[in-house]
Amino acid sequence: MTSSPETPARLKLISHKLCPYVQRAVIALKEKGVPFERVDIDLANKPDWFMKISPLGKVPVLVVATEENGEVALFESNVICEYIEETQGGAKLHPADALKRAEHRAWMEFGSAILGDLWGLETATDPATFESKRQALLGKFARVEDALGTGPYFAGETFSLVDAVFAPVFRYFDLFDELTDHGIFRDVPKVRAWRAELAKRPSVRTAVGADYPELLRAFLVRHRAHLLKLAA
Ligand SMILES: N[C@@H](CCC(=O)N[C@@H](CS)C(=O)NCC(=O)O)C(=O)O
Repeated sequence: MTSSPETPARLKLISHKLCPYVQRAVIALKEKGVPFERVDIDLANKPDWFMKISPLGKVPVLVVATEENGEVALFESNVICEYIEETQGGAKLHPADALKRAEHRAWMEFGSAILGDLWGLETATDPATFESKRQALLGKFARVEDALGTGPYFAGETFSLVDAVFAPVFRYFDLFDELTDHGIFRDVPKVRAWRAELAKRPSVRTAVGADYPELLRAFLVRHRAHLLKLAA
């Protein structure tokens, strides 16, 4: 059985304080003004209850509790975002047109591919790996530049799930910019403007805690990141 849009569901988001995939779901929920409970877990020490409900052992997991279905655990952030969009009121975060919606979904996937390169960049311990990930990101952001219009958001005036996916991508660079002149946004002015706009959005600002920068820095230290060696 599936829950209908009318069914009031209690939502619990199993999260991690640094996870960019979690952030996209948090941003979607906040944009729609949907109440939810957030439970941050330690991914280095995953609780048994979490392993039981998360087939891949990854966050986010959205636990949806309804009278008809009991508790259902949804995994995969884009699936969670789509469920939120289909079942919750508030602002629409996908275009009404099927072709545009499909394009948005494709760019959401592209955002995940960028996160893969970013993981490589932040965990690189040697200059060669770091440079290859930097090049990969330069190439991908050049494609994003070509896809952007006049802004302020991905699709113009209306904030969408593509914005929710890219805001956590850009957040990494708030710290990376402090560490080194990586040059990743040098030739992409539309991407730079988009990044600046997303950073102002309340849903984006509040999707992480005040301890985010210090936790990200500690992550880099733990991974002996090459990025830290570039810091002046
Ligand atoms: N494709 C997944 C990726 C989620 C993901 O990679 N989550 C990371 C944290 S940001 C995780 O839980 N990693 C734990 C692990 O792999 O053990 C999604 O979109 O939800």
